[in-house]
Amino acid sequence: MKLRNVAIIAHVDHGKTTLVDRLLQQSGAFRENQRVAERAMDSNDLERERGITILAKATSVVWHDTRINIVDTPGHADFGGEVERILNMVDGAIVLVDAAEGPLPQTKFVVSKALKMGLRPIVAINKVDRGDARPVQVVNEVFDLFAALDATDEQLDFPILYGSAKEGWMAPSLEGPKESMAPLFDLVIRHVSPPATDEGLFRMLGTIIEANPYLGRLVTGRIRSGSVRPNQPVKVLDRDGNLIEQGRVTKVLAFRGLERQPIEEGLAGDIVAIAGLPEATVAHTICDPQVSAPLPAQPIDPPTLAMTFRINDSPLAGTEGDKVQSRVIRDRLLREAEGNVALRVSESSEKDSMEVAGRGELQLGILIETMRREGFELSVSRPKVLFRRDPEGNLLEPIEEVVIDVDQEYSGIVVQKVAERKGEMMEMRPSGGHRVRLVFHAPTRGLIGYQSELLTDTRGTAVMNRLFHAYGPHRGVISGRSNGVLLSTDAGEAVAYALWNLEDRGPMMIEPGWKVYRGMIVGEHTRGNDLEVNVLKGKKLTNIRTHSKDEAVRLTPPIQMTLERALSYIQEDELVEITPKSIRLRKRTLDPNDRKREERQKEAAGV
Ligand SMILES: Nc1nc2c(ncn2[C@@H]2O[C@H](COP(=O)(O)OP(=O)(O)OP(=O)(O)O)[C@@H](O)[C@H]2O)c(=O)[nH]1
Ligand SMILES: [Mg+2]
Repeated sequence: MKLRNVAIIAHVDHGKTTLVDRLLQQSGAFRENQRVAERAMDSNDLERERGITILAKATSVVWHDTRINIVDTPGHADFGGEVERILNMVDGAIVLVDAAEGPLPQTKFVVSKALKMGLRPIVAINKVDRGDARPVQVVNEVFDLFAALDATDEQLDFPILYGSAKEGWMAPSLEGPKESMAPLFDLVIRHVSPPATDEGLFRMLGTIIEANPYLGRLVTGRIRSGSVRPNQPVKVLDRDGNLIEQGRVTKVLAFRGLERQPIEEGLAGDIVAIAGLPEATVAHTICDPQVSAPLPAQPIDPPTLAMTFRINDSPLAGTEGDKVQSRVIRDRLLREAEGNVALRVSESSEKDSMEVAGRGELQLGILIETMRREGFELSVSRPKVLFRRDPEGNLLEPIEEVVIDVDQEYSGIVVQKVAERKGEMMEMRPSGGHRVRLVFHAPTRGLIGYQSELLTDTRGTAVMNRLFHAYGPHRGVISGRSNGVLLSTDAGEAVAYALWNLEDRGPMMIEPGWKVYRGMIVGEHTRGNDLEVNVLKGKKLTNIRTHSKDEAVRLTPPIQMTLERALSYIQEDELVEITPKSIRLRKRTLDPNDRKREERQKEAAGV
């Protein structure tokens, strides 16, 4: 059977997974009576909940006499490294661009990688059904982007389709026919070349890994040469040609719709998953024992952000989760690092803690969320940016490209806030309908926690997109949170009356009935210093503290501390306590006297 391998790449939310749904449906990959969820490829719990793709996944469909392997990729920048590797496995790419939003930072990133690899992408302008779609302009922007990225004449001559993944059609013109995905299928078969293969023995580059509960580790990649069968002896080489392991393939799996089928033989050019190799990972070459040189592989992007994961040692530790010991946490993190090449886990200098480094707040947040669901309790520190030094010894820090779309009236405050965070404005231009697009280069350090502030400043109307740009010279001191916090003086359950009494001190982060302890952060102080408050004190007048009276107090709704918000809110001397049921913020040192002593010691050391 003829074969094509193609990846779908785009900025986050531009409709990749929705497009794959339609390709699966319209190629007849689903059985007549099969019930399939929306965005079926986003199969894990967190992906479904957040509506984003976290892991790249392969599938295949048959169109006439050709099998098309399709790889759906994540659009979020934290997972960008994966997209780059995946482009190595395919011979063509479909670049989706939202007809209203146009090309955004991740579009630029993935297109630049695709062009550099010599692919000739197909451009699909998606979501033309949107009321604010501006497809003609967007095509021009895409052309400018290709040109700016030094596309060759051949690449600049990209074929364009317009359509709506949601409505299930793609067509060569805006007018349609608005019928089906057939024009896209046909274009892929015409425009994408058949897989390039080499002569010789079996070789395959590991590109995606996953842990399968029944089969153990599965390594997915494209077979570069030769073929692979179950029971065949193979070896695994790293990028430098060192032998990692020798073993036998237990199963060869091909992707068929949403399922995977064991096959008798995988042939050169095809994308398959191999079971039976516990050590093989991304960027490793799996090959015949007689092969001596590895396939060229890209190095994995180094992490830019790190957090310390510690045991939960708050007074409420162990009351809500069952996995609390440092050894259990350590084992879990090491296992995660094995399966997730973008993460780096190492022993931390602090007692009972591990340092976890990754590509961004979302990636680390997802790991915490996953562990929390598995029953873990943890406390984690504020994310720290990982610095580097250039050969002359100058300090460098990660700089990101930040694109903010905002209503004109709010552009002033955004420019001011980003400047305070040491961002430099690169561009400002109208982006249609009283909105402007602001482009900055800003240090990651300053952007931590900016998202929620941006939404407050712009009444929820701004959209921010970020992408790692480069390591650049350290931009100097950025002042942190300007408000102090409200701390509980004692342990117990918070009382509505007490919270009501404290309302003029600042917004609360807890609700009546929540368990608190000494040194736990219960709210934000309106001033710069920290303040200890009693949230347990009931009304004095009557001795009877009834529930109904308590509830009669009308409270301002508290600040909702989501995991990501909590992580970016805390300071160096604070921690986020995470359990399967709660997210609490606390001082690292709970006892106020100990805290004062530490502060004095620090000051003394500073002098
Ligand atoms: N109006 C409209 N909405 C669409 C269309 N295609 C996708 N969407 C919506 O856009 C949102 C994001 O779609 P996804 O398919 O998850 O986007 P994605 O590119 O896979 O996102 P990531 O994997 O997170 O990068 C969903 O709410 C879709 O329903 C379209 O053609 N028109
Ligand atoms: Mg997706």
